Amino acid sequence: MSRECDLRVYLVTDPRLCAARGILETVQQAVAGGSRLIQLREKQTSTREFVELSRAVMAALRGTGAKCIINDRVDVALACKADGVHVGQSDMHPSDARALLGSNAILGLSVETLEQAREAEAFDVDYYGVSPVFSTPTKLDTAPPWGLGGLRNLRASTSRPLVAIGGVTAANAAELIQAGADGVAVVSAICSASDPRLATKQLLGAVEDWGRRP
Ligand code: TZP
Ligand code: MG
Repeated sequence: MSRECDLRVYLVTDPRLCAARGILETVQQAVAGGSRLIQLREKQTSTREFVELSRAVMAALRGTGAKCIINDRVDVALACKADGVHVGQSDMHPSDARALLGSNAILGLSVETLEQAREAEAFDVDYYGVSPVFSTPTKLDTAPPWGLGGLRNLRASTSRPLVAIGGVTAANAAELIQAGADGVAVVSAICSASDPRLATKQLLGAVEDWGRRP
């Protein structure tokens, strides 16, 4: 297990938005479209079901090169031997999560302010989720959005990888990379798409296109 992660197009699943197609199918289509990092985010599911889902996704990802991160739940990640965990500011402290997960797991942390990012420099985390970068109907209980200016300021204050989340689409992904994000994390742009594979491919195209510019 290595802590390397390809943040370019990071799918975060939502059971409601994936209901018609199913989470496993959505994940498989996103991976077919080029996503290499998947976060399973289940807020209502029972612990047992969350572990079962995570095991099924881990099995489906085997051999694809894509990795699976569990939102909030260190216990679920340990039970299904996931690649890592993503925590927010009110979840388990990243230092406690690191101690439980060990030094080989990927650990992501959401940051909502520059102050939180400054404090987090002391923690052994692999990337910051810039949360939310734009406002989004998918998550209403967020901190005020960073916006492009906030993202630029954050980029100037840390060398940690940054992944922008909240309101990301194929139309705004390039400007987020231009402002300093290493990748984009998306829920509805993939989960609600009529063709998640194509939607992922278009997001990846937008992210890479910026990277190719002089
Ligand atoms: N954390 C901050 S914003 C958000 C999460 C989980 C939801 C992002 O959803 P969408 O549909 O990509 O805007
Ligand atoms: Mg959380």
